Amino acid sequence: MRAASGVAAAGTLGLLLAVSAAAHSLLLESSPAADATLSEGPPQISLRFNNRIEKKLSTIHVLDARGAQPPVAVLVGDGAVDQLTATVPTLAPGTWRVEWQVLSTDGHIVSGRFSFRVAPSTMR
Ligand SMILES: [Cu+2]
Repeated sequence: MRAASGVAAAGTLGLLLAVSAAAHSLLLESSPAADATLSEGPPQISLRFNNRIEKKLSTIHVLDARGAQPPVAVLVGDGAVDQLTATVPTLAPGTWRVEWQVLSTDGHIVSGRFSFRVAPSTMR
């Protein structure tokens, strides 16, 4: 009896995992794009996912080469439901790393990171 219910539970769990994998959020594109070089700091950082995300429970951080973080404000009410946008202060020339974390509608937390470079034309 005990073994039988264990098998049933494992079967249900497998089904749940298969269903939730379908709704997992994936990053489709970003602005700035990963590894982009910009002539000046972007006013906003925008991420687009393959489905709706819980914006209130999603974050974007920006770090410079030493790990310092300028204040970033995630715009929860703005834009499409699959898009997360944050305003950033003017970023100095250099390499910046974006670290993001979103809550998928299936309850899974998904995170990732990418970098871009700010380099005025006189510095190239
Ligand atoms: Cu998921």
